[in-house]
Amino acid sequence: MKKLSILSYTGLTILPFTLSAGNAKEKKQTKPNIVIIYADDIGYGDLSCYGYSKVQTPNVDKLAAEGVRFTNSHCGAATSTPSRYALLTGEYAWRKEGTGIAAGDAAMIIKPEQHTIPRMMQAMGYKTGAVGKWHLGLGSETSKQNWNGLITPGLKELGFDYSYILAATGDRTPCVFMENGRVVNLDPNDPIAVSYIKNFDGEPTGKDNPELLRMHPSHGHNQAIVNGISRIGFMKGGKSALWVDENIADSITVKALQFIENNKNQPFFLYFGTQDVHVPRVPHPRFVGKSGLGPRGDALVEFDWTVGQVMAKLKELNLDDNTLVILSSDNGPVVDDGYQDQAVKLLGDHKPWGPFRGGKYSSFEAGTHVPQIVRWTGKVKPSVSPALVTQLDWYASFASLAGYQFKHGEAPDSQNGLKTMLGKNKKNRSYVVKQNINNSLSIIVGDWKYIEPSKGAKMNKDTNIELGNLNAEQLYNLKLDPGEKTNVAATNPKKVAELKSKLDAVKGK
Ligand code: NG6
Ligand code: CA
Repeated sequence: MKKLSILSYTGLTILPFTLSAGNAKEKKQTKPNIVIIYADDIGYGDLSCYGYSKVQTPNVDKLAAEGVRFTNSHCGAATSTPSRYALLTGEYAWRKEGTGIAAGDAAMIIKPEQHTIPRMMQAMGYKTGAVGKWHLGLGSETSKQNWNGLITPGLKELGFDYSYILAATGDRTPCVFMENGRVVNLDPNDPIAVSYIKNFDGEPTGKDNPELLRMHPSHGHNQAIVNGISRIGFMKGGKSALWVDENIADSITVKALQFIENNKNQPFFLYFGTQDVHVPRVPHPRFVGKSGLGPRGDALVEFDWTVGQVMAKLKELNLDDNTLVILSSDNGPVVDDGYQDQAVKLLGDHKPWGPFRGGKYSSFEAGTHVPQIVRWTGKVKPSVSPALVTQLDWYASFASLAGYQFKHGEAPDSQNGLKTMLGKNKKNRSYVVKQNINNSLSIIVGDWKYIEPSKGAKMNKDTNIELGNLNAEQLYNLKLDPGEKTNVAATNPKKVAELKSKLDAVKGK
């Protein structure tokens, strides 16, 4: 497919931050640190600063009060793997085969020869780290990883100097942390094996041994049992390395804070992906019961705690003035995502999707219209921005911030939106393209949204989410109808043609 040229929609080139001669204070460091806090499945309505939440998220609200809170911000896709791919490469995931929801034993989806944000940051002298959820595969061949040795290529080959990750998701095997390519706390006498094809002899499964479960699946999730919770995928061995679900937030937060501490005297880039609030939702006991909405709400309180810890560490190290924090989510919310965790029963008036239709997996707005908050003390004035923005642009915007020049073909779908990101203007991106679980695409231009025809199911019955698929064109006026209730394609053929042709141009048809 034809690659698009890189345009700056700010219309301005921003110079890298440089020393101002004679200012001893600023001489300490010339480039701002960047911390991405990337939530999992947190919807537009899940954070109290967005006005739809019955769960209080005071730390996130403080971040928002000190920064720019975006109300028209979009991730690249309605599921994790393609959103993360798009964010880290600046290329739409739908341009590349095999970027759908990755199994826990998938080969690495971004190839070492591809351009990535962390490699760019390294080139600009940053120390780079990834902590938390990964979900972009590891190694060169699916299912061929040796989990008992160094798995390569891995995050190091993509430009991360340091990594401490969950290989895939909390609900997928292997249920272990990996640090710099190796399973943490592994006993060599108890090797790990992983399969997404068949079980290992003698290993119990959720399907056959429900009596061993403390949390039962509602759909799927009936394979390996770890900590009394059945998962997707089989595994055996590695007992000493298995994570404790209650401690995941603590474990990854500690590593994120350590990374910040270790690199406090030089520019750093941290990609911190939380497991909260993805399933299985098993927050630490100190958060249990805190939201009144059951485990999903309590996991939101845990997420908020995590954000507070990062903010406290930056403050403690006196890094607030020199650190851009950007918080967002990989896709929209889902209530029942496969476990009987009372999320549906206890939801009450909480509206994870805010004013939008659909949810995770969907072409409707709730699938990809996510929170975004940017804080940089002294550089970003507190405000609310209605500008149309996308995570695809983080790459080029960080490039602009660090003074990096793109190489040929680098981050082809990323545009420099730094001024908008920093709240210096409220300029819309000229269009935003997104994909749902069926890889059907939608495009937003101004107030209008077009969803291309799709043969996919209208509804995902298990999660009770409308997927936005229709075997006909859909057009919505998001300003008048943010809940996408009325398809006005039939009465606006010119708008349909305009948005469709824009989408075709982006596709490179
Ligand atoms: C789905 C899982 C869901 C979740 C999702 C990935 C089933 C039935 N559902 O296939 O629970 O794991 O994949 O979520 O297995 S994501 O946020 O990482 O994209
Ligand atoms: Ca997700």
